[in-house]
Order: sequence, then structure tokens, then C-alpha cells
Amino acid sequence: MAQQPDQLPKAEVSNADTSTSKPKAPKAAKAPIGAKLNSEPNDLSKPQPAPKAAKAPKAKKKAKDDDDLDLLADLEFDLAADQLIGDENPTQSTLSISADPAFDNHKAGFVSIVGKPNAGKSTLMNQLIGEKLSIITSRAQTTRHRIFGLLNGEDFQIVYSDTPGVIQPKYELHRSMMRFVNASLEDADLVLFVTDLFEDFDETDVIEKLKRVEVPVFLLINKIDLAKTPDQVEERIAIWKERLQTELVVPISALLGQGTASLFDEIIKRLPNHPPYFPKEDLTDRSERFFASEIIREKLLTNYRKEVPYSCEVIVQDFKERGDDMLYIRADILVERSSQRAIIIGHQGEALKKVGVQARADMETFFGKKVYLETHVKVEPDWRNKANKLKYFGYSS
Ligand SMILES: Nc1nc2c(ncn2[C@@H]2O[C@H](COP(=O)(O)OP(=O)(O)OP(=O)(O)O)[C@@H](O)[C@H]2O)c(=O)[nH]1
Ligand SMILES: [Mg+2]
Repeated sequence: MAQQPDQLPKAEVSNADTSTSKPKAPKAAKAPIGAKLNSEPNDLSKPQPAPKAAKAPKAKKKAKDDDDLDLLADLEFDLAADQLIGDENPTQSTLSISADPAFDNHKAGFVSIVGKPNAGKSTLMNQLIGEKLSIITSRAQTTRHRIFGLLNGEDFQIVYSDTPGVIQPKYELHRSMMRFVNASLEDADLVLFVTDLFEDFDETDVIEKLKRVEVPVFLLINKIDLAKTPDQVEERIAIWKERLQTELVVPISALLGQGTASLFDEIIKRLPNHPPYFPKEDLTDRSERFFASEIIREKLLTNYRKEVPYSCEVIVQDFKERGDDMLYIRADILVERSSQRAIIIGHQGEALKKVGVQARADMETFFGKKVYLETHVKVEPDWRNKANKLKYFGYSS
């Protein structure tokens, strides 16, 4: 990692650039997110493909002069194109690209967002792409997958990866989650390491991972809107600069969009010239079904206490159009024990009904359609430790 403590101006800390901070990407009129998603069949009913737009070999980073760079850029370009054309898995949209000089001035790259649980990674990705794509709760370990969020402009495409918070794995599920984090670091052109003002500096495991990363890392100190005084932020920045050498230290509020406009500028500067990895109209690699299941999982996390929501998985079994403006969604909520099933359902089904009402309301906003939602709670003993189940649920990386 290059040492270039190029911290943003102090004014950035206290002067919010609030929600006008949306990046310069030209935005189409706001449509429901669901309208822009891949509607391919259930990506949870079969193993998830590895991200097929994965990048070409790291050889490019060893290029020494412009000639080398040109040569390697061509090589990288060909390999990427091969990978895309050779993609046999239809669950993900791909892009056929040919050597087009129109892309000479086009930037594209993978930006991985990593950190401890609850630091605000998903909030940040949603803020950077300007859509609520990833689910957010105040509970740790909300995100379980690597989720691409794309920000497209005329001459750039940023492929953000929201990732699960780094933890010491207790279950096979956790090991899969950590593989998603590792994979996102291997692919990255740039890493955003998100910490917050209140972390106890217990990010040793994240720092260990970052030591193996060869690309620039930005350290983002999140939740500055909660600072009692500007000094609190300044002190934090000073401690981190002692602790870890990163290319930039940026204080932000992912929630309010403070600091994110400048962050976008710094990200763009670091991206290589490259054609887009995905079609420009894409917003994510994930399907409608994935987001339907995530919305239900968000409601489980916010409605149930302790371990119960962590032992849940949501599988969308049916996702059908009914007429022009209605979706029929049938989902299974899997739990590990029958006692948890009883808790999820609640007295006379009241608890599950509440989850259904909340999830349906969010789905209607997300998909821009009326939703008929049916949920069933099933027991799947010890699914968090069963490799075959995890694979079926989409946790193979
Ligand atoms: N005040 C404040 N709260 C924030 C900010 N960013 C995130 N949060 C809150 O912090 C909590 C966690 O946010 P997430 O975005 O889900 O955190 P995460 O890092 O994705 O968490 P995991 O998915 O569990 O790893 C939520 O309650 C957010 O609303 C911020 O800038 N300011
Ligand atoms: Mg998250």
C-alpha cells in the first residue's frame, strides 16, 4: 500500500455535503429498483455462479511502462471478453465487448467495501449508488453475500461490492461469508475499509486481510454525524494514521451522504481505463428473487431478538407476474429448530403476519408493483453447517 496520507480538507469533517453528494453519474428518472433487475429464474434454487465479470490476471499491476501497460491492457481485455463470452451460466447478465476505441477513455473497476459488522458498509454502498439495494439493520451480520452495486456513467462504470462484516467463523455459513470477503479483495482495483467512530479498534482480522492486498486502500471513518465535537473525528483520524498506512483517510457519514461526493472523485481517479464489465443499464448482478428474500430477512432481523433471525434463511420458491401490476411471491423461511419455528410464527400467527406486512410494503416500493406475499416457516436442522444446503442457498463462492 502506498503511503500518501492525503486526508480530505478538515472542512469536510464538519461541513456536510449532504444528499447533493450523489455522484455525477447521469441518472435516469427514478424508477423502482426492481424494474432494473435481472428477472432470470430463481438464483437461489441452484448454486450461485461465481461473479463472471471477474477480472483479468493481476499481471497488469506489474507493468513498468506505457508500452507494457498497453500490451497488458489488450491482454486483459481479451481475457475478460473470453470469460464473458464463455459464460455458460445464464443467471447473470453478461456483456459482449469488442475492441472498440470508444472505450479508450472509459474507466471501469471493482471497488470492494470491507470492514467489521455494523460499520455501515451496506449503507455506504447504497449511498454511493443512490439506491437502497443492500438491506440495512442495526444488527451485526446483516449482509451475508457479496452484492454488486453498479454506478454507471457515460465514461465510467464502478462495480462496488458490498460484503459481509469480517468475523471469526463459528459455522460453515460464516466460512462462506468470509470467502465472499476474500474473493472481493482478490478482484478489487480499490478497497474501501469502513470503520466507524466507535469501533474498539478490534479490526485486526480485517487488517490482516488488507496486508495481502496490492491495490490502494482508503480508510473510511464512518458515522461522523454522531460525533459530539469535530475533535473527536480529528483524534480518530490521528490514531488510525498511526495504526495503518492507507492511501487516504476519509471521514464520512454514509447515512447522510457527508463526504461521499469527494469520495466518489477519489475513487474515479484510481480506476483503470477499461471497458464496462456489465451492460450499462445494469444496477446489480443479483436477481429480483434475491432481493425479495433479502427484504424478508431484513424484517426477520428487525422483528426477532437474539439468535432467532441468525438461524433463519429465506428461499423464494415462486416469483410470478400476475397481470401487469401484481407480483405473486412465495417464500420459505427456514429455521433450525421447531422452537424457533414457533417463535417466528408467534401467537395465532401474529408475529409472522407483521413480518409479512412489513416485507410486502417494502417489496411494493422496490418492485413498483402490488405484491401478494405468501410465507411458510420450515425446519431445516443445522443448515448453517451443511455444505450441500449452503451451496443450494447460494453460499458457494
Ligand atoms: N448515525 C449513523 N448511522 C449509520 C451510518 N452508517 C450506518 N449507520 C447505521 O449503522 C447500522 C449498520 O449499518 P449497515 O450499513 O447495515 O452496516 P454493515 O457494515 O453493512 O453491517 P453488516 O452487514 O452486519 O456487516 C445501521 O443501523 C445503520 O443505519 C452513519 O453514517 N451514521
Ligand atoms: Mg451490510
